[in-house]
Amino acid sequence: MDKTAISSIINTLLALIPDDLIKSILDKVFDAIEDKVKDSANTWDDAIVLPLITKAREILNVPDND
Ligand SMILES: [Ca+2]
Ligand SMILES: [Ca+2]
Repeated sequence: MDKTAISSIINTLLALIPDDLIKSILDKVFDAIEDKVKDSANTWDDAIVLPLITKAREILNVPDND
């Protein structure tokens, strides 16, 4: 199987997954990272990671709605 066939299979599979599901999975991933960063004792990770996640949420259109 060549690379073109593999990438077209992947694209087909991705197209089958509803956007809502992808977004809720991404939200869970972001939530988990946010919780870890907020719970850790140091504050530099909050200052670096939290703005990056906020930006990623904007770019990917994944609001933190829970
Ligand atoms: Ca922290
Ligand atoms: Ca959330």
